Amino acid sequence: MMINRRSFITKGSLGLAAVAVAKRAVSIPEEKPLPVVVSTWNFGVAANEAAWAILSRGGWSLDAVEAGVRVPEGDPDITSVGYGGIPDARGKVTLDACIMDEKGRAGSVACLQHIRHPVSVARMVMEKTPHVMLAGKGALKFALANGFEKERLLTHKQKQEWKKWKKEKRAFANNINIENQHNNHDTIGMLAIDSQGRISGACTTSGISYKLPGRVGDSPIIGAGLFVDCNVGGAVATGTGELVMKTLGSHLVVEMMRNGMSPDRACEEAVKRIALKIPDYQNHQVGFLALSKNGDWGAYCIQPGFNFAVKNNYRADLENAESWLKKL
Ligand code: SD4
Repeated sequence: MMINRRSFITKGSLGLAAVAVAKRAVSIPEEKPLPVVVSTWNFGVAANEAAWAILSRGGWSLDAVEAGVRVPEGDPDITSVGYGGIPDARGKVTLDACIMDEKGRAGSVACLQHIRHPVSVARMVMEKTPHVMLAGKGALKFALANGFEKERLLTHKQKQEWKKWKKEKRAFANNINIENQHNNHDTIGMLAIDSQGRISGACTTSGISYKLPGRVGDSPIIGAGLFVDCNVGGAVATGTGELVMKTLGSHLVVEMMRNGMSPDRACEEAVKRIALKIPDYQNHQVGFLALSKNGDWGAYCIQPGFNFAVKNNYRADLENAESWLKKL
């Protein structure tokens, strides 16, 4: 079901207030806001289901977000994440991912080749090393030493597309909301709170199509593509990473929530910051998605067309985010 944000504000705590009043009158059970999982774009629906399988059994949000984002990572038809991702300008698939939990622990990998599930390597960096981020060959070596299998991530289809791109010498095209077409390039960012109130997040992508070799986006940068603070909530970003990195967007959203803003207002403020600071922002899409520690969620984006998936005990929806610019 597709829902517009503003027509749907009785979620989270507002929804609870409404149900609490109704409960006195007709004695219906009180809505429990937790657990809850939210994730970016329409492929978030299937990812949320995988996360929900863990959350609904009382499992840990960290396990849930890892399992959730592994779904698009493993799907060759999703050409913006993991296996089957669109390669860089040399035809190499290089992946960025990160993960963060309720204790503030974080792990990330950047420009990682040959590993289908970079989010799981990021988790291992977090759990097994004193570091936060491993990049390039070092990240691959670490993954292989820890039991990950080396794979060819470039599918036949994407190889053909890349050859076509090379032949045509097409300039880098910044396609906005390209996930709505087949040739998508968007990131999955996921945030979850489990039944014990533990909040975790994950973010994973193959980055911008045909990017310069070595390019790393916002997605593996803690504070840019993802940030979680258990006292406040979490935020994830999608879209042109360069804009998110220049404003440290996800951290900004969480700090706005710390100062009392709702998740959607905080996301709007982060988009506004981009609009104020980055002269050509109109040529890009950036979307933020946030979840407060109480289980309220919200999103906002530059261009119309950013959607996100929500799953809790009562709904499994795809919602449209409000946008700063009103027309594409
Ligand atoms: C990046 N933010 O690498 C990611 C990719 C993305 O829409 O989400 N593109 O910049």
